Amino acid sequence: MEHDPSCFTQGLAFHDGLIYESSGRYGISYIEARDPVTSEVVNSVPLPDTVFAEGIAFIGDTLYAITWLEGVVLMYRTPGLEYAGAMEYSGQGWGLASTGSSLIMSNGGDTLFWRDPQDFSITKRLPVTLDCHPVRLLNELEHHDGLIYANLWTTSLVAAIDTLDGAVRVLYDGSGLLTPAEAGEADVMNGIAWDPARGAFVVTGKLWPRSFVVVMEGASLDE
Ligand SMILES: [Ca+2]
Repeated sequence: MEHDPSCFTQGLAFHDGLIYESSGRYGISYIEARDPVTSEVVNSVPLPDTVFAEGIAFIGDTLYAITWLEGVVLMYRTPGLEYAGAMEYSGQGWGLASTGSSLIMSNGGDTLFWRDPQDFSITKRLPVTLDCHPVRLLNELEHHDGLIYANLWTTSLVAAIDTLDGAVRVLYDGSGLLTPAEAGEADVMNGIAWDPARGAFVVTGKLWPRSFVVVMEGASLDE
């Protein structure tokens, strides 16, 4: 699938038949909604110049957008993406996912934080391990069917994490998705979204020219 090669992908999530994506960096951060089949932009909203957009996730019709170093989560109402307020938190913001009732956040460390969508307070902490060793640099997230899928920053790996004990059940390798020429122009893999219409995941990366519909079962990513 087509992907805007200028999009510095920090968050990716489906909502009501559209695919939403956040793009980072100071002064040019934005969130946009696209038709997942035609890639046509349906809606787009710039973020304040002072924030670096990171992960996005939905609770009901509210889109939550965390920021990298600013300690603020911005809220927007769908489908119009009208600004709906902000809440504060401590520390860095990297990835965000939704269980439907709770938000799950990463901050670049080895722990996932469940947060209350009403006040963004932490309700649960889950250290992530692979063979009993901490897994750091957890980045973009997606929650599906009892697992949290996490991009591991600087790699093309996606960890499927058990929400009960934090153990990585499977590591998927997306390094073969882009051609070598495409990969040379692109930044790291980042962005995972469960598409209920396709019954599959859509994955992409920062400045990637394409996104991919993938099935993450077994030990590899299949385009
Ligand atoms: Ca996601």
